[in-house]
Amino acid sequence: MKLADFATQLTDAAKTVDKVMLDLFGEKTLPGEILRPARVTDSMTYAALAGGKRLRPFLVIETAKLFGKEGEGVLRAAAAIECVHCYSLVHDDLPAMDNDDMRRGKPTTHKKYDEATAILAGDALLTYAFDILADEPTSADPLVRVSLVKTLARASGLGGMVGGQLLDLEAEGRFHPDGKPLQLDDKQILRLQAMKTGALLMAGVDMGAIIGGASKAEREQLGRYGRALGQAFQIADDLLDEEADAATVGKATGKDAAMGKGTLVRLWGKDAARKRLGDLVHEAEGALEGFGEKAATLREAARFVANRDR
Ligand code: GRG
Repeated sequence: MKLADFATQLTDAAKTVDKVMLDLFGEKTLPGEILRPARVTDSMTYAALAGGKRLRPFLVIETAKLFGKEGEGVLRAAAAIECVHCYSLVHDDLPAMDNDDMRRGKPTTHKKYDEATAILAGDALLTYAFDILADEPTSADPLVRVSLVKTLARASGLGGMVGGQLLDLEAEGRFHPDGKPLQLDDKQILRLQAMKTGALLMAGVDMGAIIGGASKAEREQLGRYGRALGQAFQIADDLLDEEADAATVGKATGKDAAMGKGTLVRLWGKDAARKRLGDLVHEAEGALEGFGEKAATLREAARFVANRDR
């Protein structure tokens, strides 16, 4: 498969997921709800729609496909994980966190609306994700629904993304009286990144496997793929940040550097990081060996993640 074909596939999946999210946000009140104030649905829609690669939903969709599963349940799970991802970006951009003005090429949600609305839009995206998973159209099998909820909750919660975000803030010196950044070693950086960004990517793969009815062994194999893909994603992201920094030498430094964030690229150097990136792609591809040709798109996804330009 050529990279261009893969890009088309990713864009097509993104359009489908966008439509599912729009429909879900546009639902009239569900049983148990009282009223959906327009400002909440508008800001959620602003935060979640238009922009974004939809990589995590794509992983759900493509992994489920390995097991011949497609359709509404898969797409709802895909929409749910994207809701969590979008919530994390909205909260990450807030003044209390990274204080960013722009995201996906447009003003961040708190800039477009206000901080309180952005916090609530994030909260609504997060809680709705679990509603979507727990509701019957996702799967007729309640055990599958519970398993999806558990997987997404663990990846995004205190021992996953939220915990990783906290470690990240700590590493940049946020909780130190002098604001002094911590010097993390590679093991600590790997763990932080596995939590902050890796966990949700891994969850995308695992959720597809759960809906597909994968065996324990298959889930483990796919877990190896997801772990390698998550690490590759982060190293590629750090390399892109380094390149952006290099392009602004003499001007402002990149945001992560300015915040004293340690990355593997900083620790190992760019060449070693690029070499590791290549190894991770091989590792990801190797983990898919048992799935044969069916896994061609997932293999391509690993290459895409490593070679993307943002
Ligand atoms: C606020 C609880 C909480 C967590 C925030 C994911 C995260 C944790 C913060 C995002 C900060 C950031 C820019 C990290 C770098 C890696 C990353 C997650 C980039 C954005 O993901 P992509 O590239 O973005 O998949 P799109 O826009 O394509 O969805």
